[in-house]
Amino acid sequence: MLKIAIQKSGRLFEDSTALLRDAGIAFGSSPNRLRSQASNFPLEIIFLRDDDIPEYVEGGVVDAGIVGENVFLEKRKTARVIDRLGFGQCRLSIALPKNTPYRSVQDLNHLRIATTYSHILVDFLTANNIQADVHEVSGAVELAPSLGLADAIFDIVGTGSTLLANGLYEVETVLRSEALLLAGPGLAQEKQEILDRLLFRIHANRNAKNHRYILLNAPNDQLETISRLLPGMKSPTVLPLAIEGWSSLHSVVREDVFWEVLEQLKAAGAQGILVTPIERMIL
Ligand code: PRT
Ligand code: ZN
Repeated sequence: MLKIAIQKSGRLFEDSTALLRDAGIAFGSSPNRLRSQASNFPLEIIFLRDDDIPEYVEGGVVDAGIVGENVFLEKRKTARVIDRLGFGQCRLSIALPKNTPYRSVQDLNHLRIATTYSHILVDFLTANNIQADVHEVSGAVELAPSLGLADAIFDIVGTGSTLLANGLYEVETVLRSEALLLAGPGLAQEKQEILDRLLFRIHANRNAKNHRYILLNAPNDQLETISRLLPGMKSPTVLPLAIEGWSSLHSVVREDVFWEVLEQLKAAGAQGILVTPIERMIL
C-alpha cells in the first residue's frame, strides 16, 4: 500500500484528484474526509493542508505527496521530486507600489519586503548581494505596502490581477512554480513499485494529451516526404489504398506542432487528413 498526501481543499485539490482518477484510481473524496482508500489500486489518499505535505513526506508519515514547488522549496524538507505535474502554475515575484520606480535589483537595497516565503526570498537576496529587511507575515501580504508595513512584497502571482487591484506591479520573478509529485528518500521496494505503476499511468495520460493520432491519404511518390514529416513513435504505418498509386498513412503528431505539420502535409500532397485525440499512449 502506498500512502499519498494531496491538498484537502484549495487550488491543487481538483487537479490532484483528477490526476489520480484519470489514472483509473477510484476513491471517495467528500469534503470532511481525512483519508480515503482506493477501491481498485493499492493506494491510500491522505488529505492535508499543503504546508504540511513536505514535512509528512520527509518524515515518512506518507510515502508521496503532491504540492506546489513554492511550498516545497520554502519548507526546506528533504524529498525526491518524482515528476513535475504541469498544474498549479504560478510565479513567486517581488512587487512594488506602482509609484515606486524600479531599474534593477539594486533598487531593492534597504527596502522592507513582506512575505510568507522568507526562505526563498532570503536566498534570492543573498544571491544578488542585496541587503533588505525581510518581514515575515502570515497572510494578506499584498496589503502590507498600503498599510505602511512594508515597501515591497514577495508573493505568489497567478494572473497578476491581485497585484493590480492593490496598486502593485511585478519587478522580479524569482521562481516559476508548478505542482510536484514528491516521494520519500527511501521507499520500500513494494511501495516504489506501486509508485512506478502510478507514474506509468500518469505518463500514458500525459503523452496522450500531448499527441494526436493522424490518418491521411498520400500519393505513393510523396510517401517518403510525408513520412519524414510524421516520424510517429517508430515510423508511420503505411497501407495500400484500393486505388492504384495511393496509400493510407497512420501516425501520431505532437499537439504543439500539429497545425504546422498539417500545413506541410497538405503542401506535400496529402489528402483526406483526419486528426483524432488519443486516450492513452505508452511510448
Ligand atoms: O489550505 P491550504 O494551506 O492547503 O491552502 P493555501 O491557502 O495555502 O493554498 P492555495 O490553495 O491558495 O494554493 C495552493 C497552491 O496553488 C499554491 O501553493 C501555489 O503552488 C498554487 N497557486 C497557483 C496559487 C496561485 N496559482 C495563486 N494565484 N496559489 C495562490 N495564488 C494566489 C495569489 O497569491 C493571489 O493572492 O491567488 C491570488 C490570485 O492570484 P492572481 O495573480 O491570479 O490575482
Ligand atoms: Zn497552505
